[in-house]
Amino acid sequence: MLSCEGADFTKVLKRYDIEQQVVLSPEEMARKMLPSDEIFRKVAEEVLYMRFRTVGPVVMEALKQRNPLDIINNGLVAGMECVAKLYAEHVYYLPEIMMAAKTMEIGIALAEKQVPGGRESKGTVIMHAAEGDPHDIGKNIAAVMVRSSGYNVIDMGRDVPIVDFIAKVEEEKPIFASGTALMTTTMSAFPTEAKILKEKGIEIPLMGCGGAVNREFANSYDLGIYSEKAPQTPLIAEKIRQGYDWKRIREEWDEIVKGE
Ligand code: B12
Repeated sequence: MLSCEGADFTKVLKRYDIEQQVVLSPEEMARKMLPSDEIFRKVAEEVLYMRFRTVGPVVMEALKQRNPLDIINNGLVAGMECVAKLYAEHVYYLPEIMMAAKTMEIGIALAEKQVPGGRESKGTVIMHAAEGDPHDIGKNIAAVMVRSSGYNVIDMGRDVPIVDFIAKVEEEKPIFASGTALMTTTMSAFPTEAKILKEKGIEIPLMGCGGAVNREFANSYDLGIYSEKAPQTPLIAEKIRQGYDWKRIREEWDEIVKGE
């Protein structure tokens, strides 16, 4: 099985004539970033070291001692955040990101099954990644959080044409919708979608998310609200359910997501 443990990355970089910007190995990064709780750390390491064959048994073992949502957030997602940092530092490259994401998804699928369910739905939410955007890892994490908070999530997937998104909103009448964009070339889908929805008299909050989007951008067009991290979304969703409109969510955003 592929393993990076003990690999000397300086030799790999020399081979491709690349200069190493930081000298942090995955092991050192793990020591800095991963949770101190032994059970969460073990789960996070499965993602960090891309152990897609063993992540299943490790998550199943963790589920005997920890709650499934905590395993997702503090284990699987924490591991993925460490992977994203290693990518940003040019220690990991795209193949590692893809394998780590696959490993995380195997773990999430197992943990998600044990999230208490069967409750009455709190409302329908439509989630999608913007037209032209293939990045859906963050959206998938957020979808798990929203679903496990009791909402009926319609996940339209990635690279969703604007017309399809609008048609789905008209058909399903969600309490709010979210869009993810990791590329500066795709984030403009959100103001376009918001404008069309408004013209049709549909005033639901449209949450703009993903690495390309910031709060200022999401607040720059009518209907737009921001959510930076997946765990903030259920908090915002709860307020929407209580009747807050997009303007009030914007005004009270800091208070609503406080601590997440
Ligand atoms: C993985 C990856 C890919 C994968 C995507 C696989 C997949 N299924 O998602 C693949 C290989 C397909 C890919 C392709 C491309 N990619 Co790419 N990719 C990445 C990478 C390395 C990681 C993204 C990621 O998944 N991070 C981990 C997740 C967990 O983070 P996240 O998505 O940001 O999600 C978090 C938050 O944003 C938020 N969030 C996200 N969605 C949502 C939704 C809700 C509701 C909420 C509340 C929160 C939320 O919560 C999450 C954590 O809490 C980034 C670099 C980076 N460091 O971000 C580049 C990056 C996004 N890619 C980039 C580019 C340019 C491309 C390509 C165009 C490259 C190319 N030349 O071919 C192509 C796209 C071609 C196309 N149009 O089809 C650029 C975008 C630059 C820009 N500003 O426009 C980046 C930033 C790399 C770079 N530095 O240049 N990529």
